[in-house]
Amino acid sequence: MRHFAKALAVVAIAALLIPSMAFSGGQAEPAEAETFHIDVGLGLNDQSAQYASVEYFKELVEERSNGRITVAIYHSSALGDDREMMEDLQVGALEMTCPSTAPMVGFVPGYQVYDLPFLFPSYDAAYYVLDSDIGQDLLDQLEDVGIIGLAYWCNGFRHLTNSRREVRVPADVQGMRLRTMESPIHLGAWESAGANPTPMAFGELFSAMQQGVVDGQENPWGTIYLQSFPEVQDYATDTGHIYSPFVFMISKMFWDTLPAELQEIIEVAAIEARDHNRELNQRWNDEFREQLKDVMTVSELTMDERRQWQEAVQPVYDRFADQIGRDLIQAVQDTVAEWEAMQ
Ligand code: TK8
Repeated sequence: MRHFAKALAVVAIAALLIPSMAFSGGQAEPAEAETFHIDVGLGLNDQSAQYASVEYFKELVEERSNGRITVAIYHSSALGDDREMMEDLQVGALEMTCPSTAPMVGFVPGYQVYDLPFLFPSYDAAYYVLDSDIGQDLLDQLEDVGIIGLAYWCNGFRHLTNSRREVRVPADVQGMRLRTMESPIHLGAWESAGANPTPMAFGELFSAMQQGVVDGQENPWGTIYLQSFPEVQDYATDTGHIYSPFVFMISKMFWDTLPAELQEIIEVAAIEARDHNRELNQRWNDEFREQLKDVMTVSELTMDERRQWQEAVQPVYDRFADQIGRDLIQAVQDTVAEWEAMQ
């Protein structure tokens, strides 16, 4: 009796399900296609161009996938710092993040090339290199460590701020305690200039400045303004010593679960959001540089003063050339020269 009742129940349930299933070629398929959710972790806050660009990516992906992909965005290091979020991508604990390239050097050493000071003379020269085979090869290397690098987004040229005094030349930073990103070249460059650098995750930076643990830091104008650094920093100097890219990236473990058509939607949206991000971030960096002049002492360097900085940090090229790869450094410099010859 028990077996008969059970067989009857199975037939009844099947009869209920069949109408909701679409048949194609006799192969029953679920009427609802599989859905996927992406959490994106960011270090900057929800006022940043980075956050606005991920919102744009979210709109594109949710619309083009007909809702098969949903995206949630977490900002202000809520899910960890750049390095921690990359580690989470590696093990599939987080789907996407967008770190600066500096903390990526622990995952793929070649990214150190982007930390070389005064490497790029302009945003467009940087984009020309980043979007070339050189940049793509570095993105491809991320796959070996469980990450898919989708596109280079823009953080911007980095400028010095501090709470102690006006800074115009390297002599002004002697012994100054400066937070740097977690990259040996950033540390080495400020040591060469005579400062006292400390590597620190971005999420700890504001409180470190507020508590006087560090005297200063360096970041693009948009970050300085939108993260409220003028509340704890009185002086800024337009050193422009490094161009910082972001890499918009996705967990390979998650990526491999996606059907090809959804992978393509994400790839295309990441590039469209990149172009949106570069335009917005560059414009905001320029706008906020001017707005900062109302709340900070902003020192704009002369050609000679900037040359003194270039000379002061030059030693890192020789010190790290073998670690980065002399061929890679030369390839980047040749590509920058190629861009300059076209202007
Ligand atoms: C945000 C960081 C930040 C970077 C830094 O996640 O750490 O100073 O410039 O933008 O990546």
